[in-house]
Amino acid sequence: MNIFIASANKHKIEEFKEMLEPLGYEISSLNDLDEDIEIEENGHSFEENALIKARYIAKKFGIIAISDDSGLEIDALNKQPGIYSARFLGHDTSYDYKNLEILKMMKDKKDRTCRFICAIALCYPDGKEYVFTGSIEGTVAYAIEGPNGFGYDPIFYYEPFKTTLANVDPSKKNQVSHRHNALVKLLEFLNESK
Ligand code: ITT
Repeated sequence: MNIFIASANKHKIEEFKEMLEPLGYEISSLNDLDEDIEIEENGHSFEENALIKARYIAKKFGIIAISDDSGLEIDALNKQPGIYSARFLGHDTSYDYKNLEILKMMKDKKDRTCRFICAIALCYPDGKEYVFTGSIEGTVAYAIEGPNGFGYDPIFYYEPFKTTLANVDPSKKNQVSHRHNALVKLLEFLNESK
């Protein structure tokens, strides 16, 4: 079965491929299209933004589409950057800079709890739509650590690994991540509706 992901984020797509290709799914995404598609994410939650992206593609091309809206919630920063994770401090700002700024903002904070959230929407061309969510709990690290992953992974300390998500093999992250947890629910749903 081919799954179209309404995403242009190559890191997310890579993670979806790693998790879904061994199960026999073929993955394509916005990056495989000849045209540039910009979808305005003007929802107020991860779920709403995920639906906006998958719905747009399902309608435009008459295909089944999934999407991923995700981000980092930091409790001591009123759950920022949250749904603005990609746009936080500017869409094109490097994550080295964004992560350093977050460490500065967290300098005197005792509560360092945070979580990654992922909402995956599944939309059908006939208008049926579903959302599956997943999360992973961690703490904001005290320093940037690790070469793997993307985005905020180098500052996301995950206690069971005793290090950041960027400091483990991607396959390890993909067994516990917010994206993995949401994807498991999507796959259960697809299996049940076969
Ligand atoms: P698409 O909308 O095209 O899928 P995007 O990057 O704009 O790509 P989002 O609006 O969902 O996607 O923003 C997600 C941001 O949250 C992402 O750019 C990272 O900054 C952060 N993020 C999400 N999942 C992450 C993960 O597994 N590890 C680290 N950071 C993550």
